[in-house]
Amino acid sequence: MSVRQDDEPLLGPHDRTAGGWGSARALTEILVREHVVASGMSLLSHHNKPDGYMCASCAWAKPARPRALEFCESGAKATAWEATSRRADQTFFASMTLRELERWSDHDLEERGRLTQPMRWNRETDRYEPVGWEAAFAEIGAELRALSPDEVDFYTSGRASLETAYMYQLLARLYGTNNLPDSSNMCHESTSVGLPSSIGATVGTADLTDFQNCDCIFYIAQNVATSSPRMLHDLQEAVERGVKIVTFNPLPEPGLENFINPQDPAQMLTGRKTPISYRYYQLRNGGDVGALFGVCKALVEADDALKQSGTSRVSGSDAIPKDPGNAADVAFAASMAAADSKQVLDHDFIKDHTAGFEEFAQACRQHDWTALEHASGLSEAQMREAAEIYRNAKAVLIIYGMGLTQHVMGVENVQMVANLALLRGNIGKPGANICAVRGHSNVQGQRTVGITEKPGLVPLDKLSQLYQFEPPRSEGRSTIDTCKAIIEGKARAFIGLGGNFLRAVPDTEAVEAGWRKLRLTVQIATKLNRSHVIHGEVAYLLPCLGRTEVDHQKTGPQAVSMESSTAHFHGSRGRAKPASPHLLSEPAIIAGIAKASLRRGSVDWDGWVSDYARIRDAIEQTYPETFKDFNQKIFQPGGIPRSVPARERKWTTPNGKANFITPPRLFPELGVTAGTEDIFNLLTLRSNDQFNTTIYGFTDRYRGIKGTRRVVFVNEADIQRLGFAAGDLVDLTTALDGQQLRRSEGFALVPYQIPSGSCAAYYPEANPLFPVDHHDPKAKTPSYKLLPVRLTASTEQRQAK
Ligand SMILES: Nc1nc2c(c(=O)[nH]1)N[C@H]1C(S)=C(S)[C@@H](COP(=O)(O)OP(=O)(O)OC[C@H]3O[C@@H](n4cnc5c(=O)[nH]c(N)nc54)[C@H](O)[C@@H]3O)O[C@H]1N2
Ligand SMILES: Nc1nc2c(c(=O)[nH]1)N[C@H]1C(S)=C(S)[C@@H](COP(=O)(O)OP(=O)(O)OC[C@H]3O[C@@H](n4cnc5c(=O)[nH]c(N)nc54)[C@H](O)[C@@H]3O)O[C@H]1N2
Ligand SMILES: [Mo]
Repeated sequence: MSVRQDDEPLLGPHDRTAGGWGSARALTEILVREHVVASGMSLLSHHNKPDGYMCASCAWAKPARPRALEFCESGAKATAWEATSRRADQTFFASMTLRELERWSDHDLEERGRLTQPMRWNRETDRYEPVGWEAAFAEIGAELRALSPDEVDFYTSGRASLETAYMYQLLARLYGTNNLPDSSNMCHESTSVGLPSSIGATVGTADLTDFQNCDCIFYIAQNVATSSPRMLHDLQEAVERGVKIVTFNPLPEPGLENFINPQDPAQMLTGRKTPISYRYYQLRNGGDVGALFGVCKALVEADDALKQSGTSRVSGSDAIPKDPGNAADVAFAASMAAADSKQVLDHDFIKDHTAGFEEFAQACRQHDWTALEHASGLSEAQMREAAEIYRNAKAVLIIYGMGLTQHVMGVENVQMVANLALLRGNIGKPGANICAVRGHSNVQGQRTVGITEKPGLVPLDKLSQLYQFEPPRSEGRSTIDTCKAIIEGKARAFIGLGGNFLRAVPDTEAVEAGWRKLRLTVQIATKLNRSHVIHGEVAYLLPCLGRTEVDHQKTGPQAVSMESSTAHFHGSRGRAKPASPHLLSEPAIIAGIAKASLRRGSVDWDGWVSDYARIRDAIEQTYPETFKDFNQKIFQPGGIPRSVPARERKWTTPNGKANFITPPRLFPELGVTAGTEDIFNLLTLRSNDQFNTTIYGFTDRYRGIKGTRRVVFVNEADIQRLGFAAGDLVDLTTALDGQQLRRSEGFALVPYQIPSGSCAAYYPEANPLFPVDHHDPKAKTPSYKLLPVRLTASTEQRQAK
């Protein structure tokens, strides 16, 4: 694939502040580039507003009283990318064979613009050629009817609405399969698997009010400035109230260091920054169980000591602010004074609400500091300091993202977060909760309405009763299982509801090879990507409306809905003119496929498409409590809150308790190949100029990268130790024992403030290095944040020298 070479790559010093003029400039640039300055700005005034459309970028909460502009740089980019005036139309496809398009980069494919009409691959010409919708549905239906349900996978990317997702899972189940892999399998599956045994929730328990009520935030493994920038406002307000933010991240992420609010004229003009983190701990990647164990150990031991001495614990000087002008210091001193003579752990909470404490406390006592330092990459002093801050806070909000979930120990990481929260009852009280920051704008909601391979999570009897059919009861394939089935030739057809499966999954080359042998590939999409260019024997590209566009059906313009990271449902109405008159909505496409391929069930597909309120009625009938009065409340400001019992300290676990679950190890046994001096633990990252596999551009403003994405961030001392210099090209090779050779070539070395022994590269460029079975054993979340790799002089480099 091509790498951009029109710019001399810049790997130099950079702006370490999130937001500010850099953000404002990036916004203008993308509107100009997509030729939508006026229409884009007018569209953005409806962004994340009640009765407007919900952002297609991240899933961050939408406040009841929105700001004048409730969007951020990332949201504006996602909107401009969809509202673009560019088109990948019939003329474009007539000019290109797919073999030619295989050489295009991810950026160039999507940058062609919006897809405009349904296309079918023609074997003779090797081109996608126009086809009518009805002919497309008829052939797809005939193909599906000829296959057995176990040979077909129905993938969902996390953008589709609740209405679409509900129809899609029903289509799959009526067809006869629970093969419903989704992007969430690569994302927060560790949360969905880990939290239920800990606290009986599949999602985080926090909402926006917790930002107003906490006095401390533990911010773990999430990159706010890039991934959920609107949350920076909530963090900024918290900091200004004196809340202490304690961050655990291997990289110094600018949004967690300083923020200039681009919507605050005074800050923009004066350049005054809000420092975000009070303490920033750069642990090694994969070191979170060790680090959190260290924090818990310090707490447990302080509690033991207090019990033994029976005395008060706060020294007089702690209760006096070090800097009376610093809001955080004042609040800290006040909390120290108030906390005087209080117990370290919340024993009442532990006794009334939890199980497993003794075992966990014992494990904390037993781990020695040397082992914890080794596992975490932090010092004992740092872990003790974090514990001290935690202990002195009345209400701690714990926020986390992919740096915890995408690990071999993803589930253990998530459960360790719960353990920490439980020690001081930091859950289910104002300000104290767990916030699992979701990725795609409706990824959480899709699960809520049945997108899952696990039949136990779906009210199958209800579906059976409503639609008169016998739903499949055996477990379906999740994303990793689908990859394997594709590689092994067991999967014969792939239906993609959005997304870019081939670029998002691990083991790119093996999955691509299997994908080419599929009988049928059907992609419902807005923009062209590699998962369309590589294809099966029969291949369809079905273009759909985007969320920002008016969706006009028989009963008039339709609304759809999504669920945010904080478990609120929001209605969304598109405002823009559709990119082409030939587009169908996602519900209409699903209905078309369903009618052509199903032999059973009694669903009024056409009725649903003519009026989406009827789909919402069906969702309410299926989940009467969660979606009570769905249609009436869909546009209520702030959204419809969904009940998360753990938020009320109701533990829907098998034993009815919140459970301390003790991870059996501090760091995973990875089976690294022999010779370790040049082996690094690779983590993969997003730049601030991409949304997953959608590459807007080749700049990562926050990390000082321009003109390329083929870089690897390494500690300066490591670069010297290996005899390299900044900018040298290296090859990355997977260093796991017993694995075939996986190598990715030509990454430029960027000296970076990253712990020695760790390195970082961008996703999806690094995905060929990840073996498909390198994942959390229970959740099967790929370990995208921890893979041993070897760095060696690049073949190109050696030739040059
Ligand atoms: N602009 C933009 N917004 C997005 C996306 C996008 O691609 N672009 N993607 C969306 C999606 S689907 C998702 S899931 C979210 C992802 O949003 P995030 O959860 O922020 O995911 P990442 O950007 O992959 O990286 C998370 C952070 O984890 C840190 N990290 C890596 N390994 C470790 C570790 O072992 N321990 C700790 N403590 N930290 C670690 C990294 O340094 C990084 O700062 O964002 C969503 N929003
Ligand atoms: N190495 C590594 N790999 C990762 C990750 C990582 O951190 N590191 N992160 C993982 C995570 S968290 C995720 S969520 C996955 C993301 O995996 P996916 O969700 O599969 O990928 P996206 O890049 O979000 O999909 C982009 C495509 O979606 C289509 N699209 C956009 N909008 C719409 C729409 O409104 N409707 C339809 N039908 N299609 C639309 C466009 O055609 C676009 O090309 O990647 C995972 N892969
Ligand atoms: Mo994600």
